[in-house]
Order: sequence, then C-alpha cells, then structure tokens
Amino acid sequence: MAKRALITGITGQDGSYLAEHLLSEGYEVWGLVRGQANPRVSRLRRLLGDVRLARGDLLDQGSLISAVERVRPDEVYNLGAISFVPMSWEQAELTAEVTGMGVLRMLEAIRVISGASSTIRFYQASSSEMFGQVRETPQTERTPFHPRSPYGVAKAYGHFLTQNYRESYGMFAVSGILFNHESPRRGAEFVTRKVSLGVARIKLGLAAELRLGNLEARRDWGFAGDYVRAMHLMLSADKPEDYVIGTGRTQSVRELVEAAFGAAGLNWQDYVIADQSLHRPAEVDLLCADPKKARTQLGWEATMPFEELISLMVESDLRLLTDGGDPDQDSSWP
Ligand code: NDP
Ligand code: GDR
Repeated sequence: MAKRALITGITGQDGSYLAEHLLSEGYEVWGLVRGQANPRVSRLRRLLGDVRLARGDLLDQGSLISAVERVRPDEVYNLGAISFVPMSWEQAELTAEVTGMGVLRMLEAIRVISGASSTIRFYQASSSEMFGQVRETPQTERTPFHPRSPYGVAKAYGHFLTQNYRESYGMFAVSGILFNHESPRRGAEFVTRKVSLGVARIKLGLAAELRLGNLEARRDWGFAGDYVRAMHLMLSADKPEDYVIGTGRTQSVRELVEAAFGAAGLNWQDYVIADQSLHRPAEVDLLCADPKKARTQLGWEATMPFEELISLMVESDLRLLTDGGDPDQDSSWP
C-alpha cells in the first residue's frame, strides 16, 4: 500500500517541492489548506493535480484533529508558518500562534488521534534563524540558539517541543534545521526573489532601481528542491534525530546582488539603493551550516552551486515577465 503523507504549508515554496518529491516516491499526498478562497490553492492544483486537500488551520486545534483523523497519515510534514521574518515584528502574537503554538496543536492532534503508541512520523520545519546571534561558525546540531526575531523565538519553541514529544511520548518526531533555500517559486518578499525579480524588471525596462536593506548580512543559500529530499530522508531514517541542512558556504547580500545583476549582464552599482528603512530591528549577521551529520548519516548533499541558483532564478523571472506573468498575483509557477 502507498504511504500517505500530510503536508501543512503545501501552498508555499517547500510544500510544492516536497509534494512533487513524495508523489515521485509513490506516496499518496495530502495537503492541509486554509481559508475560504485561497488563491494559492488553485496555483497548487494547476501544478500538482494529484494532491488531495484537507481543510484546516494551524490556529484551529479541532481542524487539525479532523484532518489527521480523515487522512490517517503515515507521515506529517509541518511546513505551515508565518515565515517572513520582518512580519514577525509587525504581528508578533500571530507569529507565536501560527509558527510556535501551531507545532503544539499539530503534535497534539497526532497524539489524540493515534495515542501513546503513535506510528505517525512527524517532521518540524525548524530554521537556522534559531541560531540568530551566532557564537560559533559554522553552525552544527549542537550550536546554542540565540534567536533575534519573534519568528526565531517561535521556531525555537517548536523545535524544543518536537524534541520534548519525542522524549515524553516516544514519538518519531524530528526537526530539520534548514538554512535559507530558494527557487523560482520563492515568495517575492524574500531577498533572493526580490533581487531576481528586480533584475528582470530592470533588464526589461519595467523598473529603474532596486531598494534593499542590509547588504552585509551573510546567508548560506541552497536550492529548495534539494532540501525537501532531506526532509523525506529524515523521516525515512531508522532513528528520529535532528539535522542541520545547508550547503556549508556563505555569501553576503552584496555578493548575491552582484551575481544576480551579473547574470543579466548588468552592473548592480548602477541600480541598487541601500535603504536604511529596510533594516531589521535586530539582524542575523552570519549563517553558515556544517551539514556533516546529514552527509554521513543520511547521505544528503546540496547539489546546486550558489551562482547557478541565482542565474536560474533570474532567467526564470525574465521568462515570467516577458510572458506577461504577474508574480504578485501568485498566477504562475514554473
Ligand atoms: P512559505 O512562506 O512559502 O509558505 C508558508 C506556508 O504556511 C504557506 O503554505 C501558508 O499557507 C502556510 N500557512 C501560513 N499560515 C498558516 C496557518 N495559520 N495554518 C496553516 N498554514 C499556514 O514558506 P517556505 O515554503 O519557504 O518554508 C516552509 C517552512 O520552512 C516554514 O515553516 C518556514 O518557516 C520554514 N523554513 C523555511 C526556510 C527557507 O529558506 N525557505 C528555511 C528554514 C525554515 P497559505 O497559502 O494559507 O498562506
Ligand atoms: P531570512 O530571509 O530573513 O534569512 O529568512 P530573507 O531573504 O528575508 O533575508 C535574508 C537577508 O537579506 C537581508 N536583506 C533583505 N531581506 C529582504 N527580505 N528584503 C530586502 O530588501 C533585504 N535587504 C537585505 C535581510 O536583512 C537578511 O539578513 C528566511 C525565511 O525563509 C525564514 O522563514 C527561514 O527560516 C530563514 O530564511 C532560514
């Protein structure tokens, strides 16, 4: 019988790649979707007709219990979250409820439906934002957390709770501490996609400048398609353990901008304006993964070099805008 997976956050970047990956592995894939008329659901339907949908919201305990009862999944991937870091200062309480308490509600739904001897395997989307102000680099599974945003704090809560349910109830519950991962399906508010869209608009004469915040922050950027494989490998392992997932390399936003404009044959200094108002109340200056444990225990490695990833995103946005697509309308996804 095909294994059954339930994915929260299926309408997001990672949800779409994970659903594709699990379908290719022969899974029956269910996605939890919220809202009365969520436009992202029709985008998902166009891309992945084979996914089944259950209605639910991480804010609503009963809806999660109903979804788990209906789907009876072998595996639950909890990707749903308020995931944009600046929004977590503007709506800190909502971020705590969705990104933090949502983890508790999902774990409780599993515990209530399947009892103490639950065989449902649970994946929590933890984040390198939990490291925040780093005390050592590169960061491993043992690096202490010092989150720098309400988002990072909420993720740390979800991370420790997942660990606690593993220890308290013997659940197969694991967290992937994923570093930034990007793709042509990345939301337009995140810096890589903001830059690739900005470059495409400038190249096509649709914009004259691109305003950005902190150009000195450094991130470990990889390709989302690689990272969803790691999620599946974690739930397929013999033992439930947490893993750091990243490339092991780090670049600054300035280097990202240089690569993206370069990919379109443009000089970034002619177009980029550093805008102080886009700086964050507290910044994460440097992130760089040490993915050794994932490499040795899961056989996982990132496959796409940074420059190739950025070129891919710029080319994709040039095609999207040339074809009249509107990224703000969630209309098209490659
Ligand atoms: P996206 O922002 O693209 O997707 C977020 C998803 O969460 C959407 O499907 C959204 O659905 C859903 N969601 C929001 N609020 C709720 C709610 N109340 N109930 C149920 N679902 C909700 O994120 P990514 O795909 O980039 O990331 C996936 C997960 O991984 C997130 O938890 C993120 O924090 C985490 N992460 C991401 C990293 C990255 O670099 N991409 C790195 C590390 C962790 P809707 O369509 O209804 O809005
Ligand atoms: P991040 O990603 O906060 O790391 O969280 P984002 O792409 O938003 O920012 C990365 C870095 O770029 C700097 N920056 C800008 N960022 C944005 N969005 N817009 C700008 O104009 C801009 N200018 C400079 C930021 O200050 C920051 O240092 C992402 C999300 O996917 C989280 O959900 C996830 O957990 C982490 O990655 C790992």
